[in-house]
Amino acid sequence: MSGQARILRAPRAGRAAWRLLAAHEKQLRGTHLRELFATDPRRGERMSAEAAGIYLDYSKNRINDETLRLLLELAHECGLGERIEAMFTGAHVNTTEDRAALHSALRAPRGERLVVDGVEVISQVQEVLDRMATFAERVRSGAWRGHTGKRIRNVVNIGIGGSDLGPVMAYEALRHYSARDLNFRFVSNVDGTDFAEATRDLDCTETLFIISSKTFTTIETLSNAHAARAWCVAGLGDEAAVRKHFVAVSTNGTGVAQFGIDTDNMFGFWDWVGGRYSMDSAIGLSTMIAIGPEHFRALLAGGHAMDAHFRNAPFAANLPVLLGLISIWNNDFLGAQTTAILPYDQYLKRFPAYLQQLAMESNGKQVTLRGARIGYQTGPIYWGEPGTNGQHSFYQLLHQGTKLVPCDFIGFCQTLNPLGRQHDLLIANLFAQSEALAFGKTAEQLRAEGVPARLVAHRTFEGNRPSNTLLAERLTPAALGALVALYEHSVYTQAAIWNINPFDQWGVELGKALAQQMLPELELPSAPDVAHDSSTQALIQRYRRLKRWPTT
Ligand code: G6Q
Repeated sequence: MSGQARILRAPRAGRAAWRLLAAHEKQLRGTHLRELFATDPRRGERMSAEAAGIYLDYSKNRINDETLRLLLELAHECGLGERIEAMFTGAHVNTTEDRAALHSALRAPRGERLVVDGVEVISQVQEVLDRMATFAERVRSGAWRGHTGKRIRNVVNIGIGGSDLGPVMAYEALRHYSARDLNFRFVSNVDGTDFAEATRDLDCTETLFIISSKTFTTIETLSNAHAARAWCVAGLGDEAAVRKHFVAVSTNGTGVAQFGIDTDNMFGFWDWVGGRYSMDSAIGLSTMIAIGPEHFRALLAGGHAMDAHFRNAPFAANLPVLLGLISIWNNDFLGAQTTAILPYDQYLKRFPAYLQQLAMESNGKQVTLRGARIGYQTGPIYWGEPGTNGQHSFYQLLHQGTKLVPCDFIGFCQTLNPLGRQHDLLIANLFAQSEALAFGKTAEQLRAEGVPARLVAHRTFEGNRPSNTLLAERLTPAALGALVALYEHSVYTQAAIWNINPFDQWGVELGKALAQQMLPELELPSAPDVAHDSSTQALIQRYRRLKRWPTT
């Protein structure tokens, strides 16, 4: 199975522990999880930790006590403790953009104080939360009326990336707690189909648009916002309708006002909230309208409980630190390229997509904080689907393929929708999958079962495939908040070890700029003469030949 990672250089700060880990990996290479469990009957309980209502079982990883000791040493050598403190106290840990990264302040309790760059931020956060709560209650109760006096039945969030993935994920995850007399839709793609399908059955007199954009300059969001505005004005026959049917979430008051949204109906946040870390800010307005202010506060409280744990718990019992370090082990020392996120809960169907942005936009980096080229592997590829659907799709490769795919299983002990024995069946599948991945089935076992010789190789499961299991009592707003914060901080832990900046995203710039430049070549009847490579040139020509030109 999968080749071992080529251990190139190590992050400068952690070189000693890194080298020891590389040597240790060679020693441990031949040891199967079967052996590790057989020689330590209490391994399953020992290699676990619990915080903020989440239980983490990390025993089914290819590690022993020495691996853990060295990983923890690596964390200390890389100054993880200082980096955690720097983030929580508002240091400019986002170095390339010269900003703090204070998503933790979004969930700090009322009354706490934190002065950042001379400004007390927690009271500002609480003020916006209070305004959001008043507005959300007005929409939920029907006090907020549309232009014709009808109550709002549909809420459409228009945003993309961090201004979409968190809100969609949270809405789906907490649907059980949502007001069922309201419909929620999310429009992100600049593909007109997204807007058209999201609004085709909606009555504009009952529809509220939330334009969510930190910068209020994002072309996809502004294009959809203009489409929404035209749809609304055409339906209601009055420009003045915008006031009752549009609100904005942004840091850019001028842009919001220019668009025509009353800034009284704007909910702000701050440059120290990164897009993919913003679901607990005003970007969560659609979530708050869906589940109500009280449940939204519970979501924040769950996140805060995990924040406090990350900041204070010893590394050896610290969930985000352990999850992050195990990911480093699998990625940098065992050569795994990806991580599968496998929630055994239908409500978490968008969680893998959400984590994909959180992890990959944060840690898909090739240079250190100082801009030096990195010689080791950074962020793994995140992907996944809810169980049990994935089992009937890609699990074959997880069990018998040639690639090593570490898995995070996520489950809840109580279901929100009891249906006969189906929840037990669901969770039996979760536990069985992690057991099968770890222990497999040997040729001897198959022969003893009478499996014909010609099929033994095909039916052998070699096992030794690593996984974590995250288990919580019930999918509540607080549990979701804790889960999100757990992964945010696990991403930060990994970034600290790799010595990279997880809070910028320069890699999305080039494609955006080229698309803007290229637009006239696709739109104008006489194409400007722009030099391209032969592939891009041929594609542009073909598109121009086959597209439908507007008739004048
Ligand atoms: C996330 C990124 C990115 C961002 C979107 C939307 O961390 O910064 O996904 O959220 O590009 O940006 P706006 O909210 O400014 O429209």
